[in-house]
Amino acid sequence: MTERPLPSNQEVAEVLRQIAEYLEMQKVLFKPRAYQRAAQTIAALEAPVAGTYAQGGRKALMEIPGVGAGIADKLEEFLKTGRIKEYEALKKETPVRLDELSRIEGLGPKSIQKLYQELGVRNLKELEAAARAGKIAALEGFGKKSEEKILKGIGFAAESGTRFILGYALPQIEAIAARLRKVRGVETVTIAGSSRRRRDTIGDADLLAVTKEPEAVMESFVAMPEVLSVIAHGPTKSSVKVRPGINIDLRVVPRESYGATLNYFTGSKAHNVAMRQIAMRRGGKLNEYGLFDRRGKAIAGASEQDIYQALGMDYVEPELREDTGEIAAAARHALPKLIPYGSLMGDLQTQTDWTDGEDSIEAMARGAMARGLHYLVITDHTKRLAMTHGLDEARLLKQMAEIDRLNRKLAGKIRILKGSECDILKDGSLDLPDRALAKLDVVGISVHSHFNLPRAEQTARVKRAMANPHADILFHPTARLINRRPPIELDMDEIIRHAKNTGTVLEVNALPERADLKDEYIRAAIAAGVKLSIDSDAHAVAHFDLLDYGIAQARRGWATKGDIVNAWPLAKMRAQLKQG
Ligand code: DGT
Ligand code: CA
Ligand code: CA
Ligand code: ZN
Repeated sequence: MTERPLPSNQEVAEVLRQIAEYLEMQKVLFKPRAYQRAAQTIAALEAPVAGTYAQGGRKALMEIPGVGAGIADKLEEFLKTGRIKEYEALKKETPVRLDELSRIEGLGPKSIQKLYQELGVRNLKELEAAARAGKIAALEGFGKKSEEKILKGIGFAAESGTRFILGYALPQIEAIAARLRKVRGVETVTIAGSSRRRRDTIGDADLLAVTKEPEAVMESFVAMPEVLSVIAHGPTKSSVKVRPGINIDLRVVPRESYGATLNYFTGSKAHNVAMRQIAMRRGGKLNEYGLFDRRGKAIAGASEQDIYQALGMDYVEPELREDTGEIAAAARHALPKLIPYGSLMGDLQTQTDWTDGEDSIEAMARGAMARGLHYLVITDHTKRLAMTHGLDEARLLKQMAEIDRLNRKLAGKIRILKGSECDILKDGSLDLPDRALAKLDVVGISVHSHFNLPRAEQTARVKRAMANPHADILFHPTARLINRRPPIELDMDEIIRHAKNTGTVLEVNALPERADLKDEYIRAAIAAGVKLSIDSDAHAVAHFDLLDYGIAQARRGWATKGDIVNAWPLAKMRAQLKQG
């Protein structure tokens, strides 16, 4: 007999969940609910259920809350043989890909059963074909609306499995954390994981809570209105899926190990591994419960600061925790002083209702003022982007006159600069003549077309545009849209060298779906002595609030205030630009 690896709690829970769905398809009463509950409990157990069974047998299984005699039998069968006969029989009876189909919003087991019986739909592909053929709309109990919803759900399911854009997910995660903080007995709720490290995308969200009443927190967590399904529900660990498909893990931790657990669940995994090695080299041990000396005595754990300090390191900001040199730098006391959130003095890329923005120049200026900015550059699109009513030279001159008027009106409050987001044409020339560009305070240049040129041609095109003596900033350098459009093929080493040689600033675009430059390029640019800007790319006043995502990205690239031209006062920023 070959050794079978023991199934994890997640695998055991998944089988129980599948049985629940098959039973529900067959309209069995009550039993599905019992299987669901047992699945949630087991997914939230700290100890592996396989181990529990190995030690205490069936009796120990029945001590798990929600596991009665019937489910204990199934568990025993699964742990012993690796399969459950009833489950195999259920799958045979209704040979549908439940795992695929139940991912579609609005498709429950009962409608999946009906689609199978009436239309023979077994998987996503067949579901899509049936929907496109209009067969679902014709089905009793479905109709046109459900068919459209199913098609939309299929489109979404095709995308999921991809990661979620931080700037769109974080507000929701923060709202959930804020709500949990109000639950009785809760001391703190902290966002950990990649969200805390401010990665541009997140796989799932991780929350930590310190509380004296874990049950109450977990109850309100799984009962939140946005919960689509409960994956795990236990006293120390629960996990739910919320719209639009993001998993959120919540763990309850004791106050005395809060720092160690936060450090562990902030990650990254690579940072954790490197930290453990440092602890080991010093003869101690670091894990999610604390830092221990060679005799096993706890020496730190309540706060992250204590742990880094006890290991002889400076505190490492979460954005740096990727094991890309931050640990050695912290030990040498040589970490950069990262640019603080909220510390920009101006915004160098904003669009207005002169093109595809929603708000007027004055509204944008007042919005920027309200957020503490001292200057902003108006950078409407140019004529090649016809669908945005891009400006030609004549309209640009008119806009410049309007900016002069507004600057007189708002004198002493905020300074509006004349700029452009000038299109880079296919051959690397610019969409406005030099004599127009020469009149502007700040010229941004952007790729908005011909995204698929081969690498050498694309790089040469962008380099030619950067060489224009009026081109101050390369906006959203790689033109990527996360989950929608890949970055253009650019030799980034070459672009960074060329930025240095031509004195062109590279932009860190704060728009969450752009987050362009990427962190690794930011770091490479800084190392090469290239200056950067952090811009909102605002198309409405509300978008100024996104600037902090750009700062987050810059921090992940080890940027200090000295690297970011719009963290500087106006005169100093202007002196850095090409025409000085
Ligand atoms: P994500 O969710 O893919 O965007 O990335 P993270 O970093 O949030 O990863 P996640 O949610 O799987 O786990 C949260 C943290 O827990 C992770 O950053 C580090 C820690 N962690 C998870 N699994 C392991 C592991 O196997 N070893 C170590 N050392 N740490 C782990
Ligand atoms: Ca995560
Ligand atoms: Ca996680
Ligand atoms: Zn653009």
